[in-house]
Amino acid sequence: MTEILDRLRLSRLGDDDLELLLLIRHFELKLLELYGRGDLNGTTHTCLGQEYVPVALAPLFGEHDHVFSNHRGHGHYLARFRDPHGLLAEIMGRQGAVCGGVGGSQHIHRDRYMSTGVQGESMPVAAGVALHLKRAEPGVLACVYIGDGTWGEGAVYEALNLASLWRLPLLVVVENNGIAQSTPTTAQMAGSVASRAAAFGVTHHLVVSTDVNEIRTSLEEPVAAVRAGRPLVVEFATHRLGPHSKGDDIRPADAVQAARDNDWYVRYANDHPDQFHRLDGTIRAQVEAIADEVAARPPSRWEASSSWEAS
Ligand SMILES: Cc1ncc(C[n+]2csc(CCOP(=O)(O)OP(=O)(O)O)c2C)c(N)n1
Ligand SMILES: [Mg+2]
Repeated sequence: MTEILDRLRLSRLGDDDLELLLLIRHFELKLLELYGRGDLNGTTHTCLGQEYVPVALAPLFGEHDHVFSNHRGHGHYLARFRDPHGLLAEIMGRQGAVCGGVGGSQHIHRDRYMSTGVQGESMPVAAGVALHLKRAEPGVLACVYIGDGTWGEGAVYEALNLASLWRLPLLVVVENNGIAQSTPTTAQMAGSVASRAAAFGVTHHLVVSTDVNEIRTSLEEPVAAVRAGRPLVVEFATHRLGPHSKGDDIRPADAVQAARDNDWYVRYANDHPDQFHRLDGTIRAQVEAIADEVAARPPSRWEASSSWEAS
């Protein structure tokens, strides 16, 4: 049934949403290209195939809401700030970097947005922020993105326990792509995300669609309830199109094919070819130009570092 539903035509998006989806897609593809050429240091994890998750959620958040992201967070950041220059500069260590080039791909802090590469770390922090918000800024929420594999971390449960007990405005977005690095979820998770949320009396909402409009509409009420102190776990059944980080994809061919079959990009191109081709080339060219411009900048400097070193 789920497969039949997912095969339905994707609804037509506003240009704004499609542009954001395409920006994230071409940004991530560009990163893999840059790594392949040896132009980037460190590591990076792309959200290829999962771009629709933060795009669907973006307008449900206000500027006062906090967003906690993880190692696979470029899409989360771009959906929040639409700032490919600052993010790429951060990843490349160039001037204009969001965090002076010291955070890199995984550790970004800007306003009420923070990401960490440490699995599960953000859950108790987000719960603590949600507690503060409940007291100091009623109606504002904290959202935290985690993967399926991160449910192996005990901190997740400590945070869920308190979020439920104290009725915190905490929204947990689970991007369940069926795999954690190289371990299939079926090989490491007993029970389910739904039953684990239920164990703490936390509402669970499953999203199997990749249709941005449909997802957004279905989440309007549950997210409004979070603001009123009803914590929520939203689980997206999604697919990781690319490798875990760069060249480390050891999945069997049928798993990779399943991810490709579910790719919104191919499906949207097929369902709305005129709009898709009008915008796809434009955004691709924009990302090319951004990459060239950022790569030509001088190295970034962490201005705060001088005071930190002195202290
Ligand atoms: C505490 C901790 N343990 C291990 C790692 C190494 N690691 C990075 S990503 C990852 C897998 C995460 O899987 P999942 O939560 O499903 O997210 P996905 O990568 O699929 O988006 C692991 C084990 C880490 N970053 N932090
Ligand atoms: Mg995963």
